Order: sequence, then C-alpha cells, then structure tokens
Amino acid sequence: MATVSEVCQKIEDDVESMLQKYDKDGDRSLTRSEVIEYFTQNKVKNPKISAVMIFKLLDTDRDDTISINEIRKHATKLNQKNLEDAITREVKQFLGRHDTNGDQKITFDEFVEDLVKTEKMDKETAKDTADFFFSEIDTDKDNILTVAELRKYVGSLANPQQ
Ligand SMILES: [Ca+2]
Ligand SMILES: [Ca+2]
Ligand SMILES: [Ca+2]
Repeated sequence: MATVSEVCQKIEDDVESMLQKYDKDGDRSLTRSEVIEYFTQNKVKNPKISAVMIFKLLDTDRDDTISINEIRKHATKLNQKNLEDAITREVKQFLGRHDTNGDQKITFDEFVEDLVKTEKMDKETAKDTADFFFSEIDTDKDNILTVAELRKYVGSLANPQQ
C-alpha cells in the first residue's frame, strides 16, 4: 500500500530510468535520433517505426522532441491507478481523524475542536492551524471541507511542477 508521496517517488524514478535509457546527450529531453540510436543499439526490430510509436504516444505537443514534462505526464498516466488509490486512502484517513460526526464533511468548528482534543492545542493555535488548512483546501470558501475538495488538495500535492 503505497502513500501518495511514494507513488510520486515511483513516477520520478520512472522518469529518471527513461532518461537514463534514451537521453544520450544528457539535456533531459529526447530527440528522435536519440530514441532510434537506443533501439538500434539494443537490437530492437524496426527502430524507426518503434521510434514513431514512442513519439506518437509521448510527444503530445508534436514538436518532435520528448520533453521531461512529456515523460512525466506519461509516467503519471502509467501510475494513475496507484495514485488514485493512494489519494482515496489518504482522504479517508484524513476524514477518519477529523470528521467526528461521520458525515464525510469537516466543518471549521469540527476541525478546531478536534485539534484541541486530540492534538492538545489551545483554542487560538487550533484556530490558526485550521485557518491555514482551510485556506489551502476549502476552495469554495464555505468553511466545510468536502471529499471532493480533499481529493483535489491531496492530488495537487501529487503533481510536482518543475
Ligand atoms: Ca537528449
Ligand atoms: Ca514534445
Ligand atoms: Ca468547501
């Protein structure tokens, strides 16, 4: 059972291993000739056609170069299922900790009360902490955290932009 950050690590590892394989000149992007060269060296049948397939799959902006972002997008897609599962688990854990009345929503007061009770915070610190969480997660600003908002938040942590 991988956590969200473990799945993210796996995605980054996949990106690195792909670069290690194909990226001859080390500029962290792949040209068609780099891919063809790799296939030729590894005795893949029809290296040119195989390269066409790879570019069709990965070169989404069709500039004939596979950028690191395009590689990452592809690796994310391959790990999508694990990522979704990890997000679901983490949202569930978060609800399990803070949703005291079990309605699948966390109100501001519920969150504050819970912090006071379980984290032994004083009321002021708890409010500040809750303020921080709600400013990050409560996108529609109704002072209630829903499952959808939590998923979006956990998912956004999972998409490192570089
Ligand atoms: Ca390169
Ligand atoms: Ca491209
Ligand atoms: Ca909300």
